[in-house]
Amino acid sequence: MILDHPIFKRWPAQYPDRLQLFSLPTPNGVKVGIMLEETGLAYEPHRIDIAANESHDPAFLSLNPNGKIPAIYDPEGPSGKPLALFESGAILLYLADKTGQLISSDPNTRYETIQWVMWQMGGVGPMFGQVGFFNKFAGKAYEDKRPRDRYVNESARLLSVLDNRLADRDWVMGTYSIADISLLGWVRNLIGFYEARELVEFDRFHHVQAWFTRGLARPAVQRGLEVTATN
Ligand SMILES: N[C@@H](CCC(=O)N[C@@H](CS)C(=O)NCC(=O)O)C(=O)O
Repeated sequence: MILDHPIFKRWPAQYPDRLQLFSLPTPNGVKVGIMLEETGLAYEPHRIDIAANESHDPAFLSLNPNGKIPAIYDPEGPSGKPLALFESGAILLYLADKTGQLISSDPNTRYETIQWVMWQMGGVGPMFGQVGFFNKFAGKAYEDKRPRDRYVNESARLLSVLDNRLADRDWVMGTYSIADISLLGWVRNLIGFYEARELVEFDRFHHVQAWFTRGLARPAVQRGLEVTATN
């Protein structure tokens, strides 16, 4: 099997019959690594070094014109036709549908799961990411702390929404799903790499803490967090 897509000129596939993952273990990247490990799908990982600007390489842009990881190429997409996909939320949903795992087949529960994934994509990711910028990266040098505080306050508010949701259930949807997978890497980065644990007063959110511990205890999550960590 030869994969007919420009991405493979720069990142050749050794196992062209497997789903091809282009990623890095960032909060958005780990979602797909975790999902692939949870579902047991055969895949081939390609590490895209965003610090070296590889996500803006023309070959990568041919797969994701938005120039960001993660992206996938499934040689066995719907109806047996190849499917290229970017946006981590869309990829989670696709892989859940492809495998029939980690999303409910009951329509009401399914839409509710999608709702929480959208909440992560539109709220948690962008807000926590800005906390990272203003607390850990270039924005740290800004004297005016109002932008940082704005994102810290909004992130703490989002954490309280999640905390309430988890008050009477182990997982966002009761059972483990793509909603949890979408969120775990972001919470991990916020209190870890972004060094914002105290800023957002994470210790206030007991249900989120317990959920986070449960999530990290899953072997597939542990493996997923390491996917594309090295070449
Ligand atoms: N909404 C996108 C966001 C993807 C995203 O922001 N990826 C970051 C890493 S977490 C990236 O590739 N940054 C490199 C760049 O912007 O050049 C998704 O969820 O897939």
